[in-house]
Formats: sequence, C-alpha cells, structure tokens
Amino acid sequence: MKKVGILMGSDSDLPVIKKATDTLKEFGIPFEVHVYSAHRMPGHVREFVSSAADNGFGVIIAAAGMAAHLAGVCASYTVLPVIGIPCKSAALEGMDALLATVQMPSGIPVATVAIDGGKNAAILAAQILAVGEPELAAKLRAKRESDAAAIIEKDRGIMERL
Ligand code: RP5
Repeated sequence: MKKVGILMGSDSDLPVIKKATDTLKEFGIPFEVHVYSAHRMPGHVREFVSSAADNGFGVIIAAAGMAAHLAGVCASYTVLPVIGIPCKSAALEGMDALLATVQMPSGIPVATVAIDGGKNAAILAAQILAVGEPELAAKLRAKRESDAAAIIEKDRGIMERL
C-alpha cells in the first residue's frame, strides 16, 4: 500500500497530527511524519514533497497554523493529492490558517479539512488510497457502520436522559 506523508509546520502542531496518525494506525496505513516548516526550512519541504511519489507516497497531509502556507507549498511541488489541516493558534483561533490553507489559486488545489481536523484528514487520505485498495475500502465501510451503530445506541437511550 502507498504511504501517507505527513508534514507539520511546528512540533506545537503535534496534538493535531496525533489524531491523524492514531486513525491511520486503526486502518493499518503506513505513514511517515516530519516537522518541516514552509517558512523556516523550505528546502526540506521541497526535497521531501518533490520526491514523495517516487518514494512510495500516495497522499500528503500538511498541518500548519497562523500564516499556514505549508499545504499550499506542498501542493506546488507534487501532483499527489494534498490534504491541508489548518491548526488553531491563540490570536485568531485558526481562522487565519483556515483561510490561508483553503483559498488556493486555481490549478493548485488543497483539500482542506476543518480547523484541527486531524481525524478527518486521515480518513480522507484513507479514502483516496482506498480507490486502489479494496481491503481498505471494506475497512472504511465497516467503520461507517460501527460509527452509525454507536449513534443508534445513543438514540435508544436519549429519552431517559431528558
Ligand atoms: C506555524 O506556526 C506552525 O504550523 C504552528 O502552528 C505555528 C506556531 O509555530 P511555533 O511558533 O509553535 O513553532 O508555522
């Protein structure tokens, strides 16, 4: 199976990335994680992303906060799908990173998930890889079913809680 390459702009983004890696582990998807900042070490970002397809990666996840250019810069160096996670920071609570990540110019898309949406980033990466992996697609369908079953259980008990 292809790997997921995960970059974060700072190790302060780690709690968000942990949500993604926990989910990838659940699905048995291989991944590699680096702290590579688009602003502080652009050369590392370019080297990793421009060789990612040749190195067995199928999707890139990029998480950054504030002036969050990381996902967009990743997308400029590859035609692999890039998923951007805008991370919450103190001043603007993630709105800055959300807009910086989602408002990409025509031709260079970034599939942007919610602020701090590490789990959905991993699920979306899994769905992309599952196009060519029937076993992974089956795991994703099973997860949807178990998630729905958990809500049905909550529905059964909701009247008693009122
Ligand atoms: C971004 O700035 C990082 O992705 C992080 O979310 C934010 C703050 O970085 P640190 O100052 O904590 O390194 O580049």
